[in-house]
Amino acid sequence: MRLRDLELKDAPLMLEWMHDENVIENLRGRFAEKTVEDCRNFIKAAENKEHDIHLAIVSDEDEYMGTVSLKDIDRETLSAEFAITVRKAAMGRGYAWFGMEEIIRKAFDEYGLDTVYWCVSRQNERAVRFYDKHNFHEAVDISSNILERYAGMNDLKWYSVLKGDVLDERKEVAGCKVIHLRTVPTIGAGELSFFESSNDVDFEFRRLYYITKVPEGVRRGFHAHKTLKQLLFCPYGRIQLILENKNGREEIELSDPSIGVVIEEPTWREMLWLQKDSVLCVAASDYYDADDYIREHDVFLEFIK
Ligand code: T46
Repeated sequence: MRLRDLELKDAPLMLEWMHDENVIENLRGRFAEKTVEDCRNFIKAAENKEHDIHLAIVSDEDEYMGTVSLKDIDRETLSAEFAITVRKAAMGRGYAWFGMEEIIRKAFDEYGLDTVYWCVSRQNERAVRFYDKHNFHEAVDISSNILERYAGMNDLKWYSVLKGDVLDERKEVAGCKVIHLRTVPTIGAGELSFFESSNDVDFEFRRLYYITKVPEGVRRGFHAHKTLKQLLFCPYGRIQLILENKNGREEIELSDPSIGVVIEEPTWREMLWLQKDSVLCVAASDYYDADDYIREHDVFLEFIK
């Protein structure tokens, strides 16, 4: 599957979903009235990508499966509204997720945007489940000029993705849980992440510490803890975290402030600063205790045997 520009040959299959009750039941547009000529006109107008970008999601055989869009591109706030519709034949086959990931990646990497946002009616349970399952954050403080477009609709759930957010579905690294910290994004004013001991992580915190002012390319860590449990996250920058324990040795890049890694069993850790001044924050289950450290790798391997 891939994304490409819309082509006139896509018009009949575009019309197919417009006349499919299952697809359009929760959409605002009056699609049931559209004709193939309307679809052709839409495709021709999509050549102009100044305010809106509409691309076709197509199969490996180049069959049109749906449209994915960035609408109302705002060059001042560097934001755009995301939209997607897929044919019934594409549902449950990964086309929607592919189209979404790909256009969000393009928004940040190719079109220079910082924020992609969208909304969905809370009644549209299928869509809400889809976005929540993929851990998209609910956005608050939507500006009035965006809300104006949705005047009269008040059961909307807003979502947004900010440049740097990781859409990765990874659940574990060397058996340690990768968690999505609760995060509240705003459009144009950043996002706030938070976590609570016991509610979000299975242990209480006794100590918070953070590592700053580290040059690029520097490695730290090279030790394990006997009993200490920790939640690690990177609120700024990019840090590679390498973890090794009974489950093997695996690495993860921490670059999304809303992602945390929970280490609850004896685990050897190494941290590599991929970007100067990246910040590593740690919420730890206990006070500092030098005796809890294992600083020799062979002693650690013996310890976990
Ligand atoms: C870990 C990784 C992710 C204290 O006095 N109090 C503290 O709370 C801590 C964490 C450290 N220290 C002292 C111990 C050393 O003299 O600060 C110095 C630097 O610590 P270390 O060389 O252990 O730093 P890192 O970056 O290798 O490891 C740290 C934590 O120590 C460790 O628990 O899991 O970050």
